[in-house]
Formats: sequence, structure tokens, C-alpha cells
Amino acid sequence: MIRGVEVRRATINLVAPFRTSFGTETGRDLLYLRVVGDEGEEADGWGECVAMADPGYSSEYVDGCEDVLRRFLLPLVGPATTAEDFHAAARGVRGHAMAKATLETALLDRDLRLAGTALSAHLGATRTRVPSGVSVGIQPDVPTLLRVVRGYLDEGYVRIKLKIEPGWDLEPVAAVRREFGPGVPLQVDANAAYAVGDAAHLAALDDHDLLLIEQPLPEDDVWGHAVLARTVRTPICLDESITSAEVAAGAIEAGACAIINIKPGRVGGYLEARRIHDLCVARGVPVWCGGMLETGIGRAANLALAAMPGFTLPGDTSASSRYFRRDVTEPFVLREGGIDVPRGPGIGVRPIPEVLEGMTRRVEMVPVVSPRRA
Ligand code: SMG
Ligand code: MG
Repeated sequence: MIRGVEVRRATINLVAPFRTSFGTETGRDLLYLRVVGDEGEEADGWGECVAMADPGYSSEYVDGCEDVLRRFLLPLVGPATTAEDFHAAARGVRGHAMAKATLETALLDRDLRLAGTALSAHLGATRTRVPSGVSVGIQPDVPTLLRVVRGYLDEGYVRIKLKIEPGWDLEPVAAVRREFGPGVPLQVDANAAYAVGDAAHLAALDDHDLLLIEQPLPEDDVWGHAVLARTVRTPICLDESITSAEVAAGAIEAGACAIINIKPGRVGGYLEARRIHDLCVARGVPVWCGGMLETGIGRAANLALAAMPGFTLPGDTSASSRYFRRDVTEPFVLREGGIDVPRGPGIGVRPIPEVLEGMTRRVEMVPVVSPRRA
């Protein structure tokens, strides 16, 4: 029986600032949930919220996630609530995908630990190791960018993603292509920094043989992406725009994207992420697993997802050392261009107690009382 949910706020620094078209992250302002039952610590379920401190990537932000969890989502959990129960009950709360995903993942982790099943097996994963790409932030200048990219290639990352924005696009992409040659799988991510009127400019990226252009236009402009896709030859991939399987189906139908970046946090959890995967497999649309600078808790679950058969492109599932000096779990390491998928029950990892305590700013146990629903 579930006794309560521990709400924990913690902080971790990044090894280097990560700059995108919407801002610079120097660390993570973390929200972890732990679903605590009376079956012992081994069965506790963990979830990590992917929201950033500010609403720059999406409208969600971590303090807002904590608020909606405390006021509307945690009250849906009763002593016997499963992840599937919560998924159904949470339909009554509009939006707030990242907040929902945090709690649903913690419940799913607990369900699967009790069942002795690994998340990867539960999702129908077919791989034991997933190829690892790396996302490279906007750099102060091209020589610095080339140095950073070289470092990642030397480490063994099998795909490079460059963050772009107006004023930092054609030149850095051309420079990386020139320096490292045609064999390096390369893609770009604009985080919604362009407008449909930039179509001719973006079409100049076609010269550099990119795997894809990720989210060039604002998240609510699916139609604009469809228009853009008629001008630009490089495949358009959507990230921010894809918030559910229904939106994904519409975007594919509209010709707005040829590839989809699946992030469980953005779509409300692993159950919805699996629906999007299955839809894309049925439509012949390749998918890959995005990243939100997760610590080991979130990363473990993403690796399980990325091991599913439709994930045919390398994801932003990099090693712990790409982000943190010391991860909260045992570090994920890059081996032969990939990272091993955890095998244990649930997400397969748990925080290292002393590391977790060192990062924690506050922690509170919210007891489970009579649930409003479920
Ligand atoms: O986890 O390696 C990572 C970050 C990958 O570029 C990345 N994420 O739009 O895909 C994206 C961004 C969103 C997070 S930026 C703070
Ligand atoms: Mg993106």
C-alpha cells in the first residue's frame, strides 16, 4: 500500500553552461518524487521532473510543477493507485504534462519494482544498449565550437546536434561539416527561434547534409512547419509541438514533420510516449529520444524508452559526464558509442543516498489520504 509521496527539491550544477535560443542553463533546479509504500525501500518508485526553472522551453517551470502536483495531482493518489489508474484520473487536469509525467513515472517505477519487471521490458524494448548522440549548445565563436565538437567525437558520441538561432546557424554548421567531414551524423535544433518567412534562409542548410532540422518554428505553428517542409529539403523534426499521440498524428498527416523527437516529460509520461512510438512505427516515421538535462533518475527511464524498436536515430541520451561532475545515481557511461539500458526492475537505478542528501534543499513527505478519484 502507498503511504505517501516524498517531494524533494534539489540542485545540481552542469559541468558547462548550456546555451539555447531561449536561454542559458548553468544547473538544474530539481524536483524528485518518491512514492513510498509499506513494502520497503526496494519498492519505492522514483520520478524526476524535466521542467526547467523558467518557462523558456515550454510553459511549464519547476515551481509551477510542484504547485500543480501538490494541489491537483497528488490528491489523485490513493493507497492502491497504479500508474495506469493515475494516467486515467489525471485526464481531468488539463495540460501540465511535465508535472503529470513526474508522478506517473514514480508510480510506474513502483508498479514495476513490485512486479519484478524492468521498464525496458514493460515498454517492449528490443535493445540492450542505445547509441548516444550529444546536443551542443550555442558557443561564443566558431573555434570554440569546433573544439567542443572534437572533444565529444573523441569521446565516442555517434551523432552531433548543434543548437542554432538567427545569427548562429549557417556559419557554424558549415564550419563543423568542413572540419569533421561528410561522415559525421549532424543535425540542428532551433527551439522555435525562426518564422515561416525564414524558409529561404533555412533552405541554405540543405547544402550540409543534415539528418534533420528540429523545431524551427513556434510550438503552436504545426501548419507553418508544413509550409516550411515544402521549401526545405532537409527533414523537419518536431519536438516542442508534439504534446500527445493525437497531435503527432495530425502533424504527420499535415506534412509538418518527417521525424519526431519523443520526450516523455513533454507528453505526460512513458505511457503516452509509447503511444507516440507505436503510431510513428505504424506510419513509418522515425523517432528518437530527446533529453532535458536529466540526472540519472530521468536518464535511466529515457534509456529504456530509447531501446524500443522505432527509435532508429541516436538520441540526446548522453553519458552522465556530459552534464554533471557527480550524478545522483551510479553514472551512465559511454561505451562504443552507446549507453547500456538498465536491467533491474522498474527504472533499474536509485539515487546514491549521500549524493542525494548533499544536493537536497528541502524534502517533505506528503501522506496519502482518501483520494479524490482513483
Ligand atoms: O539532455 O542532452 C540533453 C539536452 C538535449 O538539446 C537538448 N534539449 O530542445 O531538445 C531540446 C533541448 C531542451 C532542453 S534545453 C534546456
Ligand atoms: Mg529540441
